[in-house]
Formats: sequence, C-alpha cells, structure tokens
Amino acid sequence: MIYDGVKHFPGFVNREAQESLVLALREAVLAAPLFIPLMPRTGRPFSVRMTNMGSLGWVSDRNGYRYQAAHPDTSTPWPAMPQAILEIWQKVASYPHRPEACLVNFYQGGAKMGLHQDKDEEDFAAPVVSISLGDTALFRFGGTERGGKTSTVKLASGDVLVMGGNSRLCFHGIDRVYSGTSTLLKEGGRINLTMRRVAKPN
Ligand code: MD3
Ligand code: FE
Repeated sequence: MIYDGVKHFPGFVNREAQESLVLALREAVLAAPLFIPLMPRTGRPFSVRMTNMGSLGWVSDRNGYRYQAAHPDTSTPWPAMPQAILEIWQKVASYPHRPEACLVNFYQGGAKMGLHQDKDEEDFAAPVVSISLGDTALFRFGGTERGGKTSTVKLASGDVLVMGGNSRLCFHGIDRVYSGTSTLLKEGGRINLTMRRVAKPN
C-alpha cells in the first residue's frame, strides 16, 4: 500500500453510478452554488471552487477554516448528502458513525490544491473518504510533518481513497489535473467529494 492507513480502490464507483452522482451534484449546486474560498489572513482565493452537502460544510475565509451549517453566500442550510455517498462511506470507512459533511471540490482549468493537513475535525479516529469524478488528478501525499518525503498517485474517475489510521493527518494536495482524460463531465474538469466525520460521537 502507498502509505500506512491509506486504501486506494481504483474504479470503485462504476460509470453508471458516477453519472448518477453527477446528476445529484447538479441538483446540490442549484441549492448551494459553488463558492471560491479565500485563504485565511491573506484573502488570496483558492483555484478550486467548493460547496458542501450534509448537516455541516467546510468553509474558508479571511477569518479562518471552519465547519458551519449554512452556505457562506446564501446563508441557507447545505443540501442533504445523497444516499449513494453514504453507502460508499458505509462500505469503506470501517467507522460506525455517519459523516456530517461532504465537501465538493471542483477543479477546472489549472486548478490545484497545495499541500495541507485536514485537521478541522474533532474526531481523527474517523477516516476521510474521497471519491474522484471526471479528469484524472495527480495526488501528492507526504508524512505528518511538512517538508518530509512525498509520493504521488493518480486518481481517476470512480476511484475511492480512504485516509485513515496513521495517514489521517498526512500532508496532501493535488498537483495537477490532466484535461481530456475523462468523458464524464461534458465541460471537462474534476470533482472530488470528501466525506468527513466532524464531531466526536457520544
Ligand atoms: C489525506 N482534497 O478537500 S482528496 C481536501 O482531491 C482535499 O480534492 C483533495 O485534500 C482533492 O481537503 C484530495 C484525498 C484526501 C482527502 C482527505 C485526506 C486525502 C487526504 C485527509 C487526510 C490525508
Ligand atoms: Fe485535504
């Protein structure tokens, strides 16, 4: 395996299920439009656009990173998480509680994501589960300290990646997206869904 605690399931979601996820996402984006997050302090915009589904959503603005129950622009609750996404979590997460948040990242043009850790959740015992849709991406991950050695793996449409155990606090990012590598999204680009358990369960 690529790193202790990482599980990569290439093609876990078949084409038909990918197409139905895209339809569900089109509905979700009507209710919760993609927004451009800003880096805390600097206010520099991300190149990735985002939205969320579920009872909590991850947002970033000048004040910092956090989970909140409402869309930052419309102030309405996030749309529900599609059942198909919860079923994927139940199959791969090996964790007995549901995720509250599904962050939707949309990569278009030269969008990428710098190396970072996901540590805004209370419960690191839960993994983060990612579903890739559309064009193939070059995913980079390292250890739990910034500046260590890193490796890459390509994530293609339908791939599921589970980051649990020792990998949960690893630095990771998306170096680039290879345009024209998938026919799933008519306009091209890549969508990544990440399911997250935010609160410590009782
Ligand atoms: C490794 N997203 O949304 S998903 C993110 O493809 C994020 O959009 C990337 O990093 C994307 O925060 C990578 C794979 C992933 C997700 C969560 C992780 C890798 C992870 C959490 C811990 C370690
Ligand atoms: Fe991340």
